[in-house]
Amino acid sequence: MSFRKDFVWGAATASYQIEGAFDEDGKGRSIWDEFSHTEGKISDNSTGDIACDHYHRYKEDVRLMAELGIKAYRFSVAWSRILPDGTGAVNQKGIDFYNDLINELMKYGIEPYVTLYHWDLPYALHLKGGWLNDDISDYFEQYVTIVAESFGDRVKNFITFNEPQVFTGCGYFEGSHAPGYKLADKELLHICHNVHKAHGKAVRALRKNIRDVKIGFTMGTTPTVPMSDKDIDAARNSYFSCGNGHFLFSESFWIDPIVFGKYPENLMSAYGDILPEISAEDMKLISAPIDFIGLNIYTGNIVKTGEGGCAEKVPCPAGHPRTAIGWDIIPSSLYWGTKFYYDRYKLPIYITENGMSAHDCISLDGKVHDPNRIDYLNRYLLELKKSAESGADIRGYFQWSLLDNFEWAKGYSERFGLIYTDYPTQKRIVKDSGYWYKNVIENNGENL
Ligand code: PNW
Repeated sequence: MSFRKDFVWGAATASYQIEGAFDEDGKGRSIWDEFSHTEGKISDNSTGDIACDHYHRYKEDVRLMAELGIKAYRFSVAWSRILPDGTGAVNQKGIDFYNDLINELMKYGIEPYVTLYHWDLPYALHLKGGWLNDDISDYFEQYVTIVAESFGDRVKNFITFNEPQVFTGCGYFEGSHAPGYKLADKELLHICHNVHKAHGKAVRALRKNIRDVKIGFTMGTTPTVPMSDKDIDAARNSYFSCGNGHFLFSESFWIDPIVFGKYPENLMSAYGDILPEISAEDMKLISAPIDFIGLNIYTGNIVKTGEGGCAEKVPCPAGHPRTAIGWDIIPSSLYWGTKFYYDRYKLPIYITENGMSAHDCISLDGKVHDPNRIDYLNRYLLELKKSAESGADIRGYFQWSLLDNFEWAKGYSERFGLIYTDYPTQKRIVKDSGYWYKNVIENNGENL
């Protein structure tokens, strides 16, 4: 047995990265609208005002998905399209847009997977303190309730948060993402606890409103990859130890509370004096059962056993292959990441993102040839297959991304798509990798 018969072959996007129509039909601003409009924040001085104009072109994009045989589509809902002020009045036109998109997907039998928060916090809520405001988890629950009531008859799969460590880490600690803050640990711990509570309340709202709902939480993760079999324990331990680097970027800091109902011990002792109030009731809310863990994996860290049994990073040799964005190509990160996660948390896993940024361009023949991406995907998928074969419960794989899009602080300079976006004309061109992926889907990965 390799990939399950019902393996979910998908592609993923996120609202701010593709939709455009940033101020149309009553949408409120998000922190990303404000951030991208601030001089110097985006490396190519671009914004997501138009992006892939998916808001107007979703029918074409869904048709292309259908042509590629894509079975599931992971997209995110823009909170400020549904609730322009983040709370209070509902914008019916925002609901209409997602209804139309979902209906279009249904027409082709494509299963929607909805991410509830992929970083575009309503700016109005930011002005009220954003993730530092203790009412934020209630606002999130209101928003999720509206999403569940509006789309829950057709959408059965939800991801509450995408990569909490990236939006808190880059947005509130390093300052490279919206809202561009560099806060102290005390505030960061407060923010993270509010995110955890918002997750718990979202789970409550989804279960209440949708009978057969499946709920996940997506981590962006750079797995440790043991250099040899002797290094497996060190790799595993350091992967989940909440003390390597900043706690924000730790796996166990985010997932242990959700699955085990408690924050890692060493975090509690190290930060005891600056922790926010954490009640037993909070932990009960946060640890309400979920159905799967989503993992976004692009690269890994090769490690060997160092002093005292701790893992030590082994730098890649000179000239090691990298993607255009500069990330090391480490296919076995998909094997070890899924294995370590499954061994520890025993929950079904979806790869909610994996893919490659490459220097794609339109060739003289009018096509987009991307052999490097095909090779990357082939290698990574072989490792995923190996993990599934050795017992990890892997349910699906979403390619990042369906189409080239706004890559956050890098603007349009990175291309991750299976489909090329020619931004000046908004023409879409399926890349060679798109056709290659179609073939993989048709064969359920048996041809890899
Ligand atoms: C993810 N890393 O972010 C996001 O979910 C997507 O929105 C984004 O477009 C995509 O990956 C590509 O960047 C990541 O440093 C940010 O390993 C950083 C890392 C990985 C993923």
